[in-house]
Amino acid sequence: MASQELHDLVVVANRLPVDAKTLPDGATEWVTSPGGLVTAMESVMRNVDSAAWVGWAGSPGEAPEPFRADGMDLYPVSLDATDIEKYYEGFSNATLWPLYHDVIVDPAYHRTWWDTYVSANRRFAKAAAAVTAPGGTIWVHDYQLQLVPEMIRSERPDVRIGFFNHIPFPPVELFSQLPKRNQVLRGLLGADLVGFQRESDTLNFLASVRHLLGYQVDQRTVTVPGIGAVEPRDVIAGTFPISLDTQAVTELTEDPEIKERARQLRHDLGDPENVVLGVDRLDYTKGIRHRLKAWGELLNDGSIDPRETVLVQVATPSRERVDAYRQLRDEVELTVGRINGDHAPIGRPAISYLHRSFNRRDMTALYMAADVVLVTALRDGMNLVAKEYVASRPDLRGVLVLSEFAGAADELRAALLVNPHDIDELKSAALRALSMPEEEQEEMMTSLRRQVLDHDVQSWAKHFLDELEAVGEPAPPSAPI
Ligand code: ADQ
Repeated sequence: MASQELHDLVVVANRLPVDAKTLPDGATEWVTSPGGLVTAMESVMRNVDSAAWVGWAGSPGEAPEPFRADGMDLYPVSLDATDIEKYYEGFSNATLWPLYHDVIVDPAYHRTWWDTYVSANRRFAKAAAAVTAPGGTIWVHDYQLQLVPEMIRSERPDVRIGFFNHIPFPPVELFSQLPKRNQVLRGLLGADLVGFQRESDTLNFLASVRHLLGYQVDQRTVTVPGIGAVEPRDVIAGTFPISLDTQAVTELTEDPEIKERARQLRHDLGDPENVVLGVDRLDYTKGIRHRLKAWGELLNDGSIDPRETVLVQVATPSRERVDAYRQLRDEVELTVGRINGDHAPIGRPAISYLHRSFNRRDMTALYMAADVVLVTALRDGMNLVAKEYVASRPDLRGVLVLSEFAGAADELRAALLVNPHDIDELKSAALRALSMPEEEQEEMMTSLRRQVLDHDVQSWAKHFLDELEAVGEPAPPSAPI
């Protein structure tokens, strides 16, 4: 068990990077959990001395004691049932998430959710402030914790604070709808460096700061005015597109057992000519409904023969207590059932639908087995699935169809870019992908792989932390901690 040491680098995120598993003898084992942020950060944390992670351990009620896992010191923060309902499912996932994703569904606003968002953010901030060494660095992640930077600064002016937003930052016209919008901006501006996935997110944030707070913005630098004895300070906003641990993916693609698993997967699907793959958290931002609509039409009009081409849709269970997610699941499952009822040959699916999580080995085998991957997000911070597919294809085969509304589209320009709202365009992109000659696939994959392999998650984190380091000296340690 880790004692309450002080750490040079402290990551703060809503979730710790582990899930509790109860063993037959009743003991708890911690296993690394799947998900965008975890996948990205775990490799980075291993390369830093004296790093810690502050976050929720995943079950309501009292937090477990600090512990070590995978070479990191983990400091659990407690969330009770009310916090989960109002801070996590409420303000984070039913207010901020839809608002920051172009109001694909209506954001819900409740004043009591805000109060709980504030108190939960304070708990994370206090926990981080307590375990950071004098002059250390705290890296806060994502939309659930936007007030944390300012809360830490008021307690620990001696530390450097970075914030990275994994999801989009909306245009000022949409952001303005958010009750408490100015408090949220001030919370973020407690950081020295605020990072975003795409350039448009950074510009949206700076526009909101200028229009709503009236602060001076000079290119990337915001000047936060001083009050009383507090000096004005500069905050930098910047663009840092997240990536993958590409080395780890490459190793998996070279594993003979995974290669065999990819062959076996195709065999289990009836050895079709084409395997098309969708991999998403079951979330309305991912455009799964649009994808299924296009697929259903392609089967209806005979452009695709279900005996030759199978769609595998992996949909990880997600936020199942939030209304919009329950409705989405019902709709997706109804549509898949209808399409299979109308088109599946006896004994084989037209769409193989998998509503569960897979480990990295199985995910890699799926990518290696897929001739085409469809990423049809209506809005997405980055979308790591697009990059995972590219990293999994050292054979230079396969075609990526990629929504221009995913952050990945800024870098993966060589993919077949689509507007997923245009169902006809989606259909023709899918058909074009299925009939693309091998030389053209090779050319596309070569270009995509250059981009992904040259910009892995280690360089992403290094770039962010170097920039944070360069942002000026924090105040000298004042009060003892
Ligand atoms: P997410 O919305 O979760 O992440 P994404 O970037 O696609 O979206 O990451 C999903 C991760 O989960 C991928 O690594 C994927 O392989 C994995 N995954 C999906 N289905 C799975 C399954 N059935 N079993 C196992 N693993 C599965 C948020 C933002 C994104 C941003 C990331 C990282 O919404 O836009 O790219 O953070 O910043």
